[in-house]
Amino acid sequence: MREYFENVSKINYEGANSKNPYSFKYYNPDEIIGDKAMKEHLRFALSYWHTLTATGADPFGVGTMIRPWDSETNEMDLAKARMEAAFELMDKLNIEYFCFHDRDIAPEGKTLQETNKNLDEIVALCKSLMKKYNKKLLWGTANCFTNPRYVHGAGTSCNADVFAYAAAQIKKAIEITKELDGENYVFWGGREGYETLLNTDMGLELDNFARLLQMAVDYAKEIGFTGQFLIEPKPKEPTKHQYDFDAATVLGFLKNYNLDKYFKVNIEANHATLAQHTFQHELHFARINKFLGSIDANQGDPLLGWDTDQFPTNIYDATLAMYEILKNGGLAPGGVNFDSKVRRASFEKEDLFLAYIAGMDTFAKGLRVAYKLLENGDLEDFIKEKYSSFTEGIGKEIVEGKVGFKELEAYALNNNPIINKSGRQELLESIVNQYIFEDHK
Ligand code: XLS
Ligand code: CA
Ligand code: CA
Repeated sequence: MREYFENVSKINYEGANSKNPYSFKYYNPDEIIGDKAMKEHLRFALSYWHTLTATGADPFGVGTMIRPWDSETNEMDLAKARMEAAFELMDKLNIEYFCFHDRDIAPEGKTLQETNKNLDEIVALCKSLMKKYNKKLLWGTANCFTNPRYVHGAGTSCNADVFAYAAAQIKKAIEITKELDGENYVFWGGREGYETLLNTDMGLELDNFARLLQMAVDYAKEIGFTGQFLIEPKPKEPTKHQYDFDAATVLGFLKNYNLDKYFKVNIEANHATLAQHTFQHELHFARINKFLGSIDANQGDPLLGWDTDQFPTNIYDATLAMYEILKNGGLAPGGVNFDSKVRRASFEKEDLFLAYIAGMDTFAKGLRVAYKLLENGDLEDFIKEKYSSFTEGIGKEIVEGKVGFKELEAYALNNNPIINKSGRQELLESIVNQYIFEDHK
């Protein structure tokens, strides 16, 4: 097989003092942290779309990426070259998992039949490469947003023919995910949203979206696909208002349509911030509601209002994300998918390695810091003490449902003055900093 990245060899862990840009400083896959190896905590995945198919095009200019498969003129040869290159990348970067959309891996044909045939051919190649390199599929998904047929959405389209086409496409995507032993299947609501209510029947669109998800659940059962279904929230882009706005909105939707036992969420950092939440907020909300399934690791730019999908390098955010993930007992069968793309000006093929190393090291360091923080219990102890009034006396009676308004009024009438304690935010922030700077062992 051809070598696509001949200038880069296998990336190894060299420790924090290494000056070699092509080495891990913090990610040591087999090192045990707590009860498992770093690679099991992190379950890193490569995103096929940003890594193999992104061109660097933006609304003001064409693609800039220079890729070793650029010379392929036949669409299927191009798809095969990309597939081979993907496995070389995963192998050299020591990434165990990958994620794809159906349309990332194989080109659309003139008919659905031809498209599915293309997919089958590439899936067979993918399967043999997975075996050869010992790599796994974290999740598959269907791209129901690029083709112009999805102009009004897919499951929420006003056109029943489009709904039917989307169902057929998702059926096939679930089948190939099963064929490749995918551990999860993601629904990101591409164009499932609206631009204006002047032309939108929101009630029907939401009902139809739930119908589509129920069909997926039924079909998975029928064919024996046991992977976890995930919904990926996003508040806007491409539509002005996406229905899966954030984790809380998704939970309400799932409960409303009795779908909550079948779905968890795939939380993306940049989508959280677009919804005006921190990444930690979304992870925390999903965790306490027992539906945190997987994450898309990336970051936005606080000065830009759109989905920049940058590789995550912010150690503070990564630490707090890993803190939530540890408290969740891990992510499996989910993982940490780098839904991240190199900047348009980082167009050389080596940038792909440097970008993944940056992201993987940031999350690896985040894991190390979060583990210590959780093990020592500084934040846990503080929070426990902060809410201790609910573990005794009147607080305990409130929690146990033993008192109502009348009893509480009687208590309040005789409880004067009320004394509050400081929330100590600045102290806690400086403690987190101490852990990050490693002064706190
Ligand atoms: C787009 C989404 C998308 C999903 C998978 O903003 O992040 O890439 O992760 O369809
Ligand atoms: Ca994503
Ligand atoms: Ca994104």
